[in-house]
Amino acid sequence: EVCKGVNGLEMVVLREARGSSAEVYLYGGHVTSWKNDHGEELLFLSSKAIFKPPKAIRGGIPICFPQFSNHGSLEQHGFARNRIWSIDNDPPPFPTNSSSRAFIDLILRPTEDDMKIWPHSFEFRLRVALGPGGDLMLTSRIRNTNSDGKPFSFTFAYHTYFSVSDICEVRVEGLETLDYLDNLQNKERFTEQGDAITFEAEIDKIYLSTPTKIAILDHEKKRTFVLRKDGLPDAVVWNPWDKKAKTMADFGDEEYKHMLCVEAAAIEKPVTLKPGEEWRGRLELSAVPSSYCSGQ
Ligand code: TA6
Repeated sequence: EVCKGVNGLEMVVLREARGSSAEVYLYGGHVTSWKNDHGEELLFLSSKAIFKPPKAIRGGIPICFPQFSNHGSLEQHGFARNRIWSIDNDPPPFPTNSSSRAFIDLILRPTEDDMKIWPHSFEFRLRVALGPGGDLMLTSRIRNTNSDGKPFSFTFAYHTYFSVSDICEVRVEGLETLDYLDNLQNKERFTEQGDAITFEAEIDKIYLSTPTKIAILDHEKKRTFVLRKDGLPDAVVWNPWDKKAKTMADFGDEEYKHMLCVEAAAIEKPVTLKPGEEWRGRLELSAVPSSYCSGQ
């Protein structure tokens, strides 16, 4: 249902029959909560998050569009996460196999001002859905609606903040041996070593041509997050660690210990759409007992 969230910002609460739930703010089309059927919060949301435009909410799943990072002329991670989205009551049929009934459709179109900084017209439709097992599914459909015949290119990320018990007890599987661009070393290209990624310092890497499935194992909780993605070849792994955490006003000094960003993205090769063309980027998150996942 639609209700008022922090600072009176409008949000939608999704509830699934078996008890899982999610919250999406119209501000930014921003998922800020995803709970399993035991009511456990699975996403990280900073205790110092600022729910006030134009600052993006720190945590949950910020939508980075039309630009990831500050590669181009736009503000960091583009403007979609800093805009008020609308509820789309009559979306074109969603070609998805999900039988979910707990979902909301949001839409973002550029304002006159947006067209001044990014001179393209688009329709960005976002469906947030809870699956029968409590999975969280995000589907983005971005269509070029330019009437001047011009194509446009963009980069994109679901900037997902996962809640973890202790970053020092977390492993990521699925990115072994892949190439990555290291944002901490002038975006130079390196190759990842052969076993699961563990964390003992700041990390900010864009892994390239990654597999559909990536697993984040939380040792203490005996829980594994599984990301399944489509249309999103890259994956960003980010933890600010202690020094950078202290420079972020909307992030607690110790909070780096309890979060990890693994972001399904399209960055290395920007997506180009001709007028009328539509791009789809799908992300499915599940949280399963680790024993189940270790053998997979
Ligand atoms: O996802 C990694 C990253 O690009 C980092 O470089 C860091 O800047 C992070 O995003 C957070 O960016 P934000 O603009 O949300 O503070």
